[in-house]
Amino acid sequence: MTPGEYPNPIDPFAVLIDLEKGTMPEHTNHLVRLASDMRGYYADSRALESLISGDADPLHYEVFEIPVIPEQAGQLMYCISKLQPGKIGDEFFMTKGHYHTVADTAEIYLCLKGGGYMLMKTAGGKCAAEKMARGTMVYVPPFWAHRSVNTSGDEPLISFCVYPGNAGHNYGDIEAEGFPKRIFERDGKIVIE
Ligand code: S6P
Ligand code: ZN
Repeated sequence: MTPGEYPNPIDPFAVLIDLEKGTMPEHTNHLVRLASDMRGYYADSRALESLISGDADPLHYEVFEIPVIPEQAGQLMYCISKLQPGKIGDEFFMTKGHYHTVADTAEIYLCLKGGGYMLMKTAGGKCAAEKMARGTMVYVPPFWAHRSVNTSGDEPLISFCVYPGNAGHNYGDIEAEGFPKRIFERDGKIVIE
């Protein structure tokens, strides 16, 4: 494809990422997931429900982004993912996790703050967990579902994510399959089982 044939070209731009705070001050989209959005994801559903009693429905994680429009092949999407610390029963807070709708698209996560793991799996049954700490870059290859898990205990896990503009999010398959491993705290230790 020549430059003239590329559809919907956009002009170059620059955006500030505050590396100390782990924020993108100019974000225009703010996606919020509350505890109630996580029903069905944790091993101990009763422990999750006990968090949601009455009017309480605490914040679980957020995504801050400035979408690159249109979301098409050849462009890159980027965002900040911020996952709160905590546990549901013994299981550390985590994101829902997803495959990409266009499954053969990769993603890069650069951890800016906090600590935890990127838990990954393929539909074929492979599973991997990469430790995340400030400065760690995790490469999620095509076809790998990915979920972040905050094991820090007391601070948010914040990452800068970059992925192809046409990748999309497929939550349905992972919701049906689950991940083969979960991350718990047992006797003060982090256990992946
Ligand atoms: C997007 C990227 C992240 C996640 C975010 C929330 O491809 O992987 O921005 O969207 O960490 O996780 P999830 O699984 O709820 O989308
Ligand atoms: Zn993704």
